Amino acid sequence: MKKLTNLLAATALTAAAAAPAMAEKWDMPMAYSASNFHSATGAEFAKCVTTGTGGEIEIVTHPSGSLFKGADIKRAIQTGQAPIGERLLSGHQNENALFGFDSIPFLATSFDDSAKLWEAAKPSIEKVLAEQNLTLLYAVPWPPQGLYFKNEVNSVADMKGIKFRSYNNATSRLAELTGMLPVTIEAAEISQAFATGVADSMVSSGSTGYDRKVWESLNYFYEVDAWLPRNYVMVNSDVWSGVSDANKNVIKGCAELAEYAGNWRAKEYTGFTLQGLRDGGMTVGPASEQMTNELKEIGVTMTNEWLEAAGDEGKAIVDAFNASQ
Ligand code: PCA
Repeated sequence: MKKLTNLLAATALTAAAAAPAMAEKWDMPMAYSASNFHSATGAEFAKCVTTGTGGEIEIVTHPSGSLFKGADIKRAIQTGQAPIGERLLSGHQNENALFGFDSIPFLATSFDDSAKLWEAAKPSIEKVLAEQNLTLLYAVPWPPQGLYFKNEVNSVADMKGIKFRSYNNATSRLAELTGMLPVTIEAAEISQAFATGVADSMVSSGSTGYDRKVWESLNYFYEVDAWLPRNYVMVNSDVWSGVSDANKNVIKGCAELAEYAGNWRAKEYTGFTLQGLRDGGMTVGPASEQMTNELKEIGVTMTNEWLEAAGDEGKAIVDAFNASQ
């Protein structure tokens, strides 16, 4: 009898290892194309978690806004419609100015500075997200932001009246201050917007222009290096608190790896995609001195506006970043 009980117990254990009773599937909405480096990083992260938890938590990524559009992803996770997902952090600047810390023109313009700025801002961002039932897992920057146009542009005066695709408050404000006409469009939809003339310009990375083949409609990319906005991966905090300590450790480890690999990919992708724009037929190069100086003046205005909107906590982020220089 004893033998039989042991045998049963052993069988139960084997069964548990092969098909865990608590197996969960986490759908992970992401806004950018499957070929984009953020999506590749997310897919690796999902695999890492699925393998590391022995299948107890299986993460399935849904790139290109196929499950939820970019603008809807955070709300979907807050309300538990999806347990986990990725979104552009500065996309929430209209809720709280602090989210726009990474879209201040000419504050942090290199990968190294962007990493320092993130260190300075992370505790505040984690706190704001926690108040919204969200737990931050990792964040990865986009390559430096430059300006795309259909026609040659050498000064801010040349921008007047151009229809401009924006992706957050800061980019809409940049359009206003340069006399352009902002229209907010998700990255997943920009190829069509440019092809149909809904917009003829944008500020973005070489990466997004490359992913969306914008050379089919646009001809110039000016490497302004204005800022490096971040994507971040968040999990619903109720879901997170239901995860075992062992699996939390696996997920945190996978998140750290993803952040490291994502940063590396972002750097590699910068030169590769600028060359891709050239190969597509675009003129790629630095902005004229006049345009650079005029944009820097606009940057000062936008920095002051952000500091006013983000209050003491915003100022503390900028001070901590400047002290780390
Ligand atoms: N690509 C995203 C955000 C920043 C970037 O480089 C976009 O254009 O939507």
